[in-house]
Amino acid sequence: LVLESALRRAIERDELTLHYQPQVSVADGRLVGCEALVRWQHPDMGQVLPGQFIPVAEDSGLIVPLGEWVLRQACRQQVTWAGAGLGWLVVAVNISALQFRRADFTQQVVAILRETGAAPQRIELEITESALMQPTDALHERLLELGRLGLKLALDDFGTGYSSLSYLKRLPISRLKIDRSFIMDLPGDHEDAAVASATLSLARDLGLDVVAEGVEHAEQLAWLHARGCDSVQGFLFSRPLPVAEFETWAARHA
Ligand code: G
Ligand code: G
Ligand code: MN
Ligand code: NA
Repeated sequence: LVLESALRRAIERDELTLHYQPQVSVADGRLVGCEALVRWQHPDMGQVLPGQFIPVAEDSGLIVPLGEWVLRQACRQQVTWAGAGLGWLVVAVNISALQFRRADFTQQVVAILRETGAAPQRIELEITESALMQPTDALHERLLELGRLGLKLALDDFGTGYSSLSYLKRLPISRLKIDRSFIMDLPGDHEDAAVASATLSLARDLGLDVVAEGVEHAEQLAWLHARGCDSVQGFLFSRPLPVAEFETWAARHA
């Protein structure tokens, strides 16, 4: 409860910031996009980790205003970067299930795009696989609508949710993010290799882009490269970075 009221104030008082983790093309190692990840610097408690406060935000419903703040901030950043010659950079934003399932979600997104002037083609919404399990017709329609607005849609934490393959084919998404848990023990772990490998061939057949998360070692990268993975994100390239450091990184990898 203490954390909850502190978080409520944090959203109002601008104690939150976004860090950005590079996503690079496997083919040539160039920067193609980034994932926005929220950080909380509390005046007394110091850095509070998202693993601690995101669950609190989800349980209390604060994830809705927090998610709105994150999306607005990421859109503003996209506009700033566009003005600095980084207009091609795709900025991915995590959308919690609770946020996505609200009836006014699309309106919220439209309002933020309008307010910030961000290019929808350069904003990617990451929706977790679990949020889209057995989507209702209304949620399916919502995805179509977001797609029509020009937004990119990615399925986050892919592999953790036992999606049926037929449903994946019907969803209007353009990208799968293979969950870090399947990448961590590659190439040695046979089960993880089977899941990652099946995901990559399924994605190829369905015409979907794949990004692998949590790539830490060159061996993992080589394994993914050999199996046609499009892009990767992980500590092998960079941890999530504050804006200024991200820009320095981008200048070296564009
Ligand atoms: O760096 P990392 O520790 O940032 O993030 C931990 C977890 O918090 C991840 O599962 C990540 O998806 C989640 N997370 C980070 N930023 C956001 C955000 O802006 N919105 C939501 N819903 N989740 C986030
Ligand atoms: O759930 P989501 O995919 O949004 O989570 C992203 C999380 O993964 C963040 O907490 C981010 O810091 C973390 N992350 C990104 N790359 C790596 C990596 O190479 N290794 C580990 N251990 N964590 C990573
Ligand atoms: Mn994510
Ligand atoms: Na993930």
